[in-house]
Amino acid sequence: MSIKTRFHQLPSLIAAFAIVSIGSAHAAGSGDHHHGAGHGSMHGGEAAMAGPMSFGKPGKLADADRVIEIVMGDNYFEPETLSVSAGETIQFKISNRGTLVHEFNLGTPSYHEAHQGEMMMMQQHGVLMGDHINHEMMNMPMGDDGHVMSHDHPNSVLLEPGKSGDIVWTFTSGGDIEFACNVPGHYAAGMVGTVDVE
Ligand SMILES: [Cu+2]
Repeated sequence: MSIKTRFHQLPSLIAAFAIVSIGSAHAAGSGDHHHGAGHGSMHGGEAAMAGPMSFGKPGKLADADRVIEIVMGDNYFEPETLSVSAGETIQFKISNRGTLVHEFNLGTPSYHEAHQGEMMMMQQHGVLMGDHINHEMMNMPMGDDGHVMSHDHPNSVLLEPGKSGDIVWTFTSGGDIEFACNVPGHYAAGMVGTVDVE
């Protein structure tokens, strides 16, 4: 791919991020805190999904019933299966102990599939590297309102090696719920787990 071609693709990339920023601003209004550093938004298109989903919604730390710790390695989650109760609010504490960038993302299988394509685009544009995130590019202002690519998503956290983060989620009902890493190749390599709601 020539440099010229890549520049021609930038407007669509920026447009995708603008959509994400709008979704983020909306989602931020429903939460009262942000969780740690290292969150990155790679997710456009289904930005509305950053809010409620079919199986639950962003929770508040003050309402957390339980803490579940998740370790991410190259390329796996430990543990790989979780059980929660309907109505339970979980604080997930996620640590990346691998040597690559990994993501913990709660969603349905089709949600993850959609985001894998977006993560691929981020990788192709040099925002997402194997072992780090291009923060400069992630924080590039997107227009006059000061929106940036980097923001918190209530259902996901993207972490560089050695970093930790957390999300709080309230599970309201069961369904096909997976926690997955949508960094290109990782889901296919088995970096996916399931949540059973009882
Ligand atoms: Cu991964």
